[in-house]
Formats: sequence, C-alpha cells, structure tokens
Amino acid sequence: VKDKNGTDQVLLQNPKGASVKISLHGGQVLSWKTERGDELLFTSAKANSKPPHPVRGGIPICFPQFGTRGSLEQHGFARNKMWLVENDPPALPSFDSTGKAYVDLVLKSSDEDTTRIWPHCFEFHLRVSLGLDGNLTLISRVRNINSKPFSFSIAYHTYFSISDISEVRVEGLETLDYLDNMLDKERFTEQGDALTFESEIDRVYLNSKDVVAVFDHERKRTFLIEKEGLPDVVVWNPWDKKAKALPDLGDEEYKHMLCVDGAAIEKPITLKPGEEWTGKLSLSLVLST
Ligand code: TA6
Repeated sequence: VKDKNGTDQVLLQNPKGASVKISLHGGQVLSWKTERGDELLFTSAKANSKPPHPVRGGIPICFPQFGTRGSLEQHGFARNKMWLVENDPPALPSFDSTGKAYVDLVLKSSDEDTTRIWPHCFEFHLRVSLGLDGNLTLISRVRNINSKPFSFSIAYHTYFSISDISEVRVEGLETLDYLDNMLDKERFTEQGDALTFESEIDRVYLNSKDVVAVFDHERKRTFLIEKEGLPDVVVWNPWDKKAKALPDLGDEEYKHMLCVDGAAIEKPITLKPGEEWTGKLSLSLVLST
C-alpha cells in the first residue's frame, strides 16, 4: 500500500483482525490496532510525514545514535532512510511456523550510502511481526560486515497512545539509576514506587528488568513491554511548553502520548567484524476488568 506521499507501507493483519502498519520510510511502525480496531500507538495529527521527516509517533528506530549523543543527526539516520522488504517469497505478509504474520525489512550501509556520514559497513535486519494474540514484536539484527569494529546505540522510540498522561503510571523502573536529559544527563536514582507524571520528563533508565508496564487507568488497559538485549528504558513526555515548540505535535497532544522505549544507550554495543547483535521488543496489551 502507499501513503499520501507515495511512501510504501506494509500492512500485517491476524485472523482476528488485529493489524500493524509499517512504513518503509525509516522501517517505522505507524499503527498497531487491536482486533476491535483500537489504535494503541500515538501518532500526531500534525505529523509531517513528508520524507525525510519521520512521522511524529509510532515506533521510530533510533540508530546508530540516540539523541545528540554523537556527531550524527538527532537519533541517527536509520529513521530517515528508505528500508527494503526482504521477505522470501516476496508475497506479503509471510507467516511463520507459529502463525505470526511478519515482514522482514533491511537497511544496508551499501544501499543507502550511509558510509559518508558513518564510516561503517553494516546490515540492519528488522522483523516486525503480529501474533495471533495481537502482540507486536520487533526483532533487530545488526551485523558488522566491515573489517573493523564499530559501536552503536539503539532505541525503539515507542509512542504509546494513552487516555490522559495524568492517569498513567509506569512500573518496573523503581529504584533504578537514570540519566536525566533535562539536567545535562546527570545520574540520579529513582525512588521506590511507580512513576506518575505531572511535568516534562526525559530520562534514560539504566539496567532495567526485562518487563516494564504502562498502566492506563482510565482505559483500563496496560501495555507490557518485554525486551531482550535492550538494558535501558527511555521515558519521555514533552509536556506543554516543549509540545508548543514541536511543529509536528499539537499543543494538547502531549496529554495523550507517552514514550517508553526499549533501548541500549548508556553502554553502546560494540560489534567486531562479522559479529551480529540481536535485540527484541515485544509489546502486548492486557485489559484490566
Ligand atoms: O529522550 C527522548 C528524546 O531524545 C527527547 O529529548 C525528544 O527530543 C524526543 O526524543 C523526540 O525526538 P525527535 O527527534 O523525534 O523530535
């Protein structure tokens, strides 16, 4: 399918009607819907989806750099490049042995000539899959196909759609250390109970457990974030002042989004020649009675 800018998109559906939409621009998941058609990811109504801008929302892939931690553009180049489909056979979607619908995307340093800005040869294989249970899984495999080592950071910049930021709490980050992007990345330690939100937050929680839960009280639903190979968790909400400064975010939209990202940031991943790194993010929805 093509979007209004003619950018190719892939739609995955499961037999119960749940769906995931992925843009080949950036390999970005844009939508994840339940079988009832409820949208679970936030995308801004003002999203400027004209390439090279990534759509504000869904799950942009921040690679090979997070934020401004390095010499590349903010969050690296992967979210601004065209990815290729490499399903075999090319018929989309394919189904794996467990009945998951999936698409395999790839970004190669050779295809998009990224070596001019980042002098390393890599292949980034991304499998996006939708389970019969409606769970969304992203599996990244980054391979060093060069003759010298390189290091990278990565984050699945996940915008969850929530009813009201003041009605949300996040569990699984208690007592962890975090770097506060609002205080020059200074290191702090989280106190002992769940996170709630009443102002701008922009933090990288370190060495988190492999499950983090985002409770949306009003909608009686919880997002479970399960991850492997992604030790850190970014938590970001711009709040009102920053929201006004973002041209592709409505002034009030910050109330209906929260970014909780599986990531590897504090300790960049180093790959020797020929080595491959795998990172896995599984998102599931739990409805509370
Ligand atoms: O920590 C998340 C963050 O780095 C915030 O500082 C904010 O910049 C957010 O990502 C969005 O970045 P983007 O480049 O997508 O506008």
